[in-house]
Amino acid sequence: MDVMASPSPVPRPVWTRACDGLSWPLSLSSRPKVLGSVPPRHWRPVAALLALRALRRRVAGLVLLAPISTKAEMVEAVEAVELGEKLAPEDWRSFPSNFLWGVATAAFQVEGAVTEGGRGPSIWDTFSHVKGNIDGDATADVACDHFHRYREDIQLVKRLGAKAYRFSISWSRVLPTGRIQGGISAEGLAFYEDLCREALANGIEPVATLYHWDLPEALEREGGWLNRETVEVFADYAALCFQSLGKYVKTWCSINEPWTQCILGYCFGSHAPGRSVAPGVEPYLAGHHMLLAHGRAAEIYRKVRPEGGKIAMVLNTEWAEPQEPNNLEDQAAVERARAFNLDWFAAPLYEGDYPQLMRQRVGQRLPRFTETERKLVRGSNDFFALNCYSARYICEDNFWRNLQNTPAKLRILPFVSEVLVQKLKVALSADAAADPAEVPAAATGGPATPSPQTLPTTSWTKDAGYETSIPLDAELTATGWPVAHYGLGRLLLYIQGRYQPKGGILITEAGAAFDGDSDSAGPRQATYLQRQSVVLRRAMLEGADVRGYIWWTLMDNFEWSYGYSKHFGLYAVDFSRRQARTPRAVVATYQRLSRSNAVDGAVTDAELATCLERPDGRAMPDAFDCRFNAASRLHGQKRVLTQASELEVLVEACRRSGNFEAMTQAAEELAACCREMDPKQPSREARALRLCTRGQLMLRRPKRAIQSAGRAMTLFKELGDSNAADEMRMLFVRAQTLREGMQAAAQDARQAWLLYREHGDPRLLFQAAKNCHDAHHKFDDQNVLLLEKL
Ligand code: PNW
Repeated sequence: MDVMASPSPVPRPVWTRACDGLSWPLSLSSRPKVLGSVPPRHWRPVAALLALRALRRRVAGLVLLAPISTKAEMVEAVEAVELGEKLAPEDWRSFPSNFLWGVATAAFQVEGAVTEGGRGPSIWDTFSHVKGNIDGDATADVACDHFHRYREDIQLVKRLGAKAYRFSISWSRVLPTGRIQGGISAEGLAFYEDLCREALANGIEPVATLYHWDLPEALEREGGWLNRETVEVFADYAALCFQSLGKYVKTWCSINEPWTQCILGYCFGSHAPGRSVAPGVEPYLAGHHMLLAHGRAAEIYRKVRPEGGKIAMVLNTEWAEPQEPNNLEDQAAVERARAFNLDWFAAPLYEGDYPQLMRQRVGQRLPRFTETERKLVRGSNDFFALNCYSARYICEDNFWRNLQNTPAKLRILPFVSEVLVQKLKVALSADAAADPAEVPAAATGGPATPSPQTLPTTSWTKDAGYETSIPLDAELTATGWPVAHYGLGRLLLYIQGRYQPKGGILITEAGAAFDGDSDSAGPRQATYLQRQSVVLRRAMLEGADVRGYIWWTLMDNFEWSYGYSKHFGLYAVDFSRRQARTPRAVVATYQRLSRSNAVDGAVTDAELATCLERPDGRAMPDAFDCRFNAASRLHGQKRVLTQASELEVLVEACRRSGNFEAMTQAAEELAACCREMDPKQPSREARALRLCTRGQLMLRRPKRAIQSAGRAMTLFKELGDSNAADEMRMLFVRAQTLREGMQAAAQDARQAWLLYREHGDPRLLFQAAKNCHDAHHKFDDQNVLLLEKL
C-alpha cells in the first residue's frame, strides 16, 4: 500500500491534538483545575512553553500562569499542560538502559593493507586509482591502517564509553575473487575473528556489515550488481560470514545504503563502479538485486540464527520537507522524494513492493518481484537500520523554482571529479575535437562515455522529478549538507508511523564533518552531537522506537570521492604523521552522553519542546495536514474527485485554513467539474471561477487568471449578475498587467541567466535570481486587497 492512499500515519504532535474536541465555553470551575493539575515538576516546562508560544504569536505581556481570561489562553494552557505532562516526565533526559551507543567505520575507508593476506581488489580499489576520480587523487591503500592497528582502535572505542562498534567486512579480503570457488582467505577471516574477539573482550558489541560498497572487482567484471547471479554469490558469502563470525556477532547489517550505491554508482557515476550510461535503468536493476541479495542473506541467517541474532539492510535518506508548506506542487514533490529515496527500499522490505508512485513514473524500467521474491524480501528486516545526515527543502522541478534556488544550491555543490567533468564535456559536445579516448573505459573505473547521439534519455533524477534547496542562511557541514536536526526527529516519526518496524529503529549512521582545524571544527561537531541527542529523545517520547545511535565515524578516514578532505571522525587522524589519532572536542560530549545515558543537563525543556520544528517556523496548516492532505493524495493518485459537492467542501476547507494554493487548485477543478458534469448549473461554475481567479492572481499566475476571469465574465453576464461581471473584468485587466510585468522581469532574468552561462560570473546568477524573485513579488501589495476578499 502506498502511503499516499492513507491518511498521515504519523500521529500529529500532541500540542496540536490537545484541543480536538475541546468545547467552549469551559465551565469556570475547570480553569483552576487545569492549572491545579499541573504538578509542580511540570511548571518549568509549562512556563517555558507558554512563554515560547506567546513570543511566537507576538502577544506582548502574557503573564505566565496568571488567571486565564480568553479562550485562546485557555486552549494554550491546556495544550501546554498536556505537552508538559507528556514531554517532561521527571526523567525525560534518560535513554532506556539498554540503549546502544556506538561508533562506526567501514572496511575500505579505514583498513588499508589492500594487498595483504591475499586480499583481492574491489571496485573501489579500481575506481580510486583512476586519476581524477577522487579529490586530490587520494587512494585508500593505507587509509587509517586499521588492519594493523585494530587493537589500538578498539581501545579508542572503549574510551568513548561506546557499547557497540559497527565495522564492515571486506568481501574480497575474505573471498579474493568474490566466490567461494575462488578460494577462502583464512587470513582474511582470521582478521575479522580477532577484531570481534578484541571488541568483546573490551565489553564492546561487534555490529558487522557484510557489504559496504566494496564489491570484489572480479564480480564487477561479470556485471556486478547488474548481474542477477551476484545475488546468489552474495548469499554464499553471507553464509560464510555467519558461519565464522556468527558466534561473535549478534547484530548484522547486510548491505549498506543501496540508494547511495545505485544513485552515485549507477546514475551520477561519482562512486564506484562509476557508471552513468543508463541512469534510467541501471540504478533500478542494481537496487533490485541488492534487495534480493539482502533477502537471501536474511533467509539464510534465519536458519542459523542464534538467540538474539538479527539482520537488516541499512537504508539512508535525508528528511524531505516541502519548501513552501502551502504549495501543493511542493507537497507532491515531497511525496516523490520519499518514494524515490527511502521508500524505494523500505516499501519492498516492509510492504512487499516498490511504492506505487515509483511504478507509475518508472513503468517497465522498474523491475518486478515474482511472488517468491516478494515473500523473500517482505518482512526480511529484523529491525530498521537507518543512516541519516540531514534534511532538505524539496520543491517542484521547474525553471522558476530552479532559478530562485540557484544561489542556495551553489553553496552545496559537492565535489565534482575531473573524470565526470571530462565525460560530460565529451557527451555534450558535438565538437569532433573532443577525444573520447581521453575518458577511461569500463575496465579502469567507469564505462565508456556515451556519444551525444546515445545520451541517455531517462534517468532516476528525471523520474523522481523534484528539486532540493536549502535556505541561504542554513548552517552547512563540510560536505554541504544542511544542519537540520529536526529532520532526524521527523524522519524517525515517519518511519515509525508508516513501517512500525518490529525490532525498532537502530540509527546505524549519523554524524557530521566540519571544515577547519580541531579548534573550530571540534566544538561544532560537539554541538551537533548534543542536539542530535535532544531530537532523538524527543522523537522517542513521541513514540519512535529507537534502540540505538551509532556515530559516523570513529576516526577520520577515506571519505569516498572526497578522499581525506572531509573529517567525520570523533578522532582526528593525521595522515601525514603515521596516521596519528587525536581526540576532538566531541569526544568529551560523546563520553558524557554514553556514560550518563542521558541528554546533557544543560539542555532546557524549551529546547526539547521546539526541536522538531523547522527553523523558519513555517508549519503545515491544519487543513493541509488532515482533510486536504488526504484529498490531495488521492488526487496525486489520479483518483480525481469528481463530485462537485466533494470539491466544494474541499475548497471551503482550504479557504478557511488559508491554504490558498490548494484552494485555487480545488476551485479550478470544481469549475471544470461543473462544466463537464453539471452544465446546467452555470452559477456554480461561475462562483468557482471567481474564487479561482482571485486565487490565481494571489499566486501570481496571470495566464490562468486571464482564462478563468474571461470565462467567469461571460457566465456572470449570461446570468445577469452585472456586479460580478464587472469585478471579473477588473480582475481580467489586472491579470493582463501582471502578465506583462512578469514577462518583462522574466526576460531580464533569462538575460542575466544566459550571461551567467556565458561568462560564469556568479553575480549575474544572483542578479537573475533576484529579478526572478522581483517578478514574482511585484504585485504583492495589490494582493493584500484580494486576500481580504477571499
Ligand atoms: C555514508 N550522498 O555515505 C556512508 O555509509 C559512509 O561510508 C560515509 O562515509 C558517510 O555516509 C559519510 O558520507 C554517503 O551523497 C555518501 O548522498 C554520500 C551520500 C550519502 C551517504
